Amino acid sequence: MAIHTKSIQPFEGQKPGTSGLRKKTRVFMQPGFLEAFVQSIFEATGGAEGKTYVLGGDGRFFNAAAIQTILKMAAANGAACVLVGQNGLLSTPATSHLIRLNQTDGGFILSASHNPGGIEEDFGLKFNAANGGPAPEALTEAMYAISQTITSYKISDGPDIDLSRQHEASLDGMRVQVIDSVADYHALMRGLFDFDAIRALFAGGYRMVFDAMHAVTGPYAKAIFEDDLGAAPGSVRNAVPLEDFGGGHPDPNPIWASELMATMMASDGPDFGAASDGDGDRNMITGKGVFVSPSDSLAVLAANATAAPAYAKGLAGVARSMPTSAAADRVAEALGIEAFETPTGWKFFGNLLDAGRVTICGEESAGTSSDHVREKDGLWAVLLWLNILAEQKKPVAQLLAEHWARYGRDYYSRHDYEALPTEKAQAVMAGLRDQLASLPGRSVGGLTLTAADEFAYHDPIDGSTSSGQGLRLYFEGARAVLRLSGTGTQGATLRLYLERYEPPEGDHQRDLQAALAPLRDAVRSLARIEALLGRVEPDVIT
Ligand code: VG1
Ligand code: CO
Repeated sequence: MAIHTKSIQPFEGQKPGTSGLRKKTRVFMQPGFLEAFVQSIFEATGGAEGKTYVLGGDGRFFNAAAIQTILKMAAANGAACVLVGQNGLLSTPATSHLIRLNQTDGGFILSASHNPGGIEEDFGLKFNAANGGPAPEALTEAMYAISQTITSYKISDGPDIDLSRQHEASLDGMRVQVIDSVADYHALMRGLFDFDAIRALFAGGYRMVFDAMHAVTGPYAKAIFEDDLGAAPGSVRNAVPLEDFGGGHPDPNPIWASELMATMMASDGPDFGAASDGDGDRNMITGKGVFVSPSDSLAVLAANATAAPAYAKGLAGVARSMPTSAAADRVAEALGIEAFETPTGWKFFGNLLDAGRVTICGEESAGTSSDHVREKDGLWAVLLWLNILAEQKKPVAQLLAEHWARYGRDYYSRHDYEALPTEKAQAVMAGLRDQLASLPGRSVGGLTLTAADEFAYHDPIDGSTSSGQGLRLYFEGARAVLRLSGTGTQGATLRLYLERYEPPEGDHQRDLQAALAPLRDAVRSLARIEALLGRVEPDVIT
């Protein structure tokens, strides 16, 4: 075995977005592309010499090959040890946990999360730091800067490592440990929740369906829900990870998990339903006949978290991403704990979690988690829901209705305009940005604007500022947010987030889109959606 230094030209566009670097799979497969980015990561983190990493992915096409490349590069760059998930599989939260448990120097997660997989679809790479959390902005900027001037990378010509069985191997002096993908994560969950109470729930005939969407959570969900907690065999659907996720989008929302939605809305449907995304960090929660919006899920979890042993003493604080509804803030206020509003993307929660200022965090896109890891964690959210339901012994719909009766309901929906020409999407944002100062006091379609700004986040822990994080339009009793997605691989995606508050005594059972229609129309007109995009209706409404 020998180590080679290979010359390379920098590639354009190796700039990580909201969650790692995402590109079309064929872009990642170009000779040297993955290598250039991985070498940039090593260099931006002070080199790999003597370091230990965790490595795994969501099983999508190119996962296995990319793992072999990264192993050979880690060896060539002098790393001491890499822990790899068996068959190359590790969910994002499991990776975060393994980094922390083994006190490694970081980890590589091969995933484009909810984006479809396959040679014609998407691939991605995320680097998480030693705290288990996504690389913070300063680090992703450094990676990008290095990728722009990189001239060579190092790689070993050693053999591929057999990932199909758990064992220890050596590669050019570097230790490679192929480990059980599920066991440590499973043990962590067992320590957080009242598994006996959940077991009793299932023993009483409680019916659950979990849709793993042919992505990474299948093996985790089978082991935890069926084998350990006693959910009926077959409760976990689409449990085998496939390279193309069976042709679907592993995006846990009512559109992409429509099969699960149909099951849950049937008259003889199960009591509880959930789904997860490609890399297992997000979740969708449903009850019989009811969908729980992710913003509400965060609020319900925060309000009832003490049901779980890990949170029995209460929460330090709650954080939500800016476009997430204010439902969690109302709970924080009632609990007398701090509430934080951060930009979209889990990396912004890391400092607050590390400093012990918050216990639970969440995003409107169905990411929820706590201080047990430094990532969002889909199965954690499902287990906390189950723990709460086991304690309260109420249907999900009733729990939700009671939550709204106490705190009021934040009617909430996201409208996405996808694959737009970048200039058009930017024109919408620029046009609205120019109007911001003149908006307060104006009335549009019967709704009065009270404030408008472009969100900039000042991190209370490290003092850093992240600007340009989305346009916020505040109306009386309502809010709209516009921002451009940072995870797409084709053109631009404009996200329009709509939210309207209905106080405790109001009507909480209205049709969601009807309740938001006046706000939607006001924002479409203010942002000149039709004039600038040439269409009115979004591609996806969640
Ligand atoms: C989306 C979501 C965001 C989430 C991110 C990564 O980002 O809106 O809330 O953190 O995906 O999640 P964007 O920039 O496209 O809006 V995942 O599960 O893809 O790692
Ligand atoms: Co994800």
